[in-house]
Amino acid sequence: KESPSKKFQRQHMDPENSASDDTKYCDHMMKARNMTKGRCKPVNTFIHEPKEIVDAVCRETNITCKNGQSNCYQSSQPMSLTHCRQTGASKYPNCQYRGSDITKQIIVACEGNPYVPVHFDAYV
Ligand code: UMF
Repeated sequence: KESPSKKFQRQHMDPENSASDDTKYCDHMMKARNMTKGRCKPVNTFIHEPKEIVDAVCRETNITCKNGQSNCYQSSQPMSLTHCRQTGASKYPNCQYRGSDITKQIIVACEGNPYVPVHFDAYV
């Protein structure tokens, strides 16, 4: 079974590409990363920074997650992101997305040993 940290990497990590507003980026990546199976995942953020930089957010400022858990962390540094949001016209299995290229601080939840990101909570 896929571990929570591998799932985070599959859904949210894309260090190889730089941020892209290209609509095709989200349509392609949401499918390539298996987020359009069974349903179209409505919202998903990709992070264009090295893994070490993102893993290190688990050692930054501890904050409360949206769900009330206490294991969220906010990056001090803004990061290069592509935020993908399903369009109104999108109909499964033809999932369609709009992408926004943004540079914001991220909030992730961390778990395990090693203590690494397992959930993307928000950007601020
Ligand atoms: N999510 C994002 O990717 N970016 C946001 O800014 C807000 C939400 O919270 C439910 C899911 O929405 C999260 O799933 C996250 F992928 C997405 O698998 P996750 O990361 O817990």
